[in-house]
Amino acid sequence: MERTLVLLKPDAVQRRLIGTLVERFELKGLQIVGMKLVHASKELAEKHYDAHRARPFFPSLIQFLTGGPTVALALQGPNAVAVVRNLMGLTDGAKSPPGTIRGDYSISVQNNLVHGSDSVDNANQELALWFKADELISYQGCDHNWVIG
Ligand code: DAT
Ligand code: MG
Repeated sequence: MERTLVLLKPDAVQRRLIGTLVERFELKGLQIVGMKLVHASKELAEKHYDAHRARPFFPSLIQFLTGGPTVALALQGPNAVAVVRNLMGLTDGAKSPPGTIRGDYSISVQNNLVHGSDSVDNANQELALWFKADELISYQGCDHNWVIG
């Protein structure tokens, strides 16, 4: 079963959207296997967005991600990486279609509420960055056979 990293970024926490957004992932059928509130350090934020280090928006992005607490989630399910990316929608909230998280709740490129890993390899790297091994919990969901089949 695949795992992916989701962040409810500081704009989501400040806008009191934690419950609403966690509900979207839960109702889809993804299983929460890790969850915590983290005020990201500059070091953690820069490692997380290392691929964007050379982009002009990088300093602003780091200021945004370190500007308040973030909820880090480890989500598990079939094709979890792609399933989460589809639920999130496009990077730019103003262009993301209704029905997606960003399409429904964001009108900004930077302040787009959620992060989701974009590949299985990156998911594993990002999970290791945000979670210690013993913070990820394996358990059998009681509805597993009804949700997954
Ligand atoms: P995504 O979060 O959809 O995977 P990404 O990995 O390309 O998008 O970029 C990471 C974050 O950087 C994105 O969530 C918001 C910010 N960002 C991307 N492109 C930007 C731009 N042109 N201007 C400002 N911020 C940008
Ligand atoms: Mg990305």
